[in-house]
Amino acid sequence: MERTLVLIKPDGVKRNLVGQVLSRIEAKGYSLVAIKTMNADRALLAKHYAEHEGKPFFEPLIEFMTSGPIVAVIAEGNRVVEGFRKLAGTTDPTTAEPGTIRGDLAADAGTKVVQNIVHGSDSVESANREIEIFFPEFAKGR
Ligand code: D4T
Repeated sequence: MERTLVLIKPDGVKRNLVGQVLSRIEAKGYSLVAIKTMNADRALLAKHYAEHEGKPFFEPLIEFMTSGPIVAVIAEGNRVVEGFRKLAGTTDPTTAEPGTIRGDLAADAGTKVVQNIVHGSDSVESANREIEIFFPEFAKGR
């Protein structure tokens, strides 16, 4: 069964949207394999966002992601990687479709970095890599 890594970002936690995000994942029929609230540090996030290093939004992104607790989740289900990306909606909250997490719940903060409530892995390979970063105890082959 496929797994994905979901992060509820500091804006989602601050605005008390954790329950709503989790209930959308469950309502879609996916299982919640692991959940933890944590304060991610810079080193962990730099690993997670390695592909964005050097981009203009990288530093603001790290700053935002360390601005408060996040909730890390492993969700499991058939084609959950693609399915959760659909549930989340597109990156930009202004244009994310209504009905999606970002379309319904994220506001355009007008900040340097997009604050869009959730992260979801973009492929099965990314999911494996990211699960290893956030939940080493759930990494494949352990
Ligand atoms: P995540 O990775 O958080 O699920 O978001 P996406 O998959 O939708 O977007 P991403 O990896 O391209 O971007 C990661 C993170 O950086 C912020 N961002 C992104 C930003 O502030 N400005 C930008 O131009 C981009 C591309 C938002 C999400």
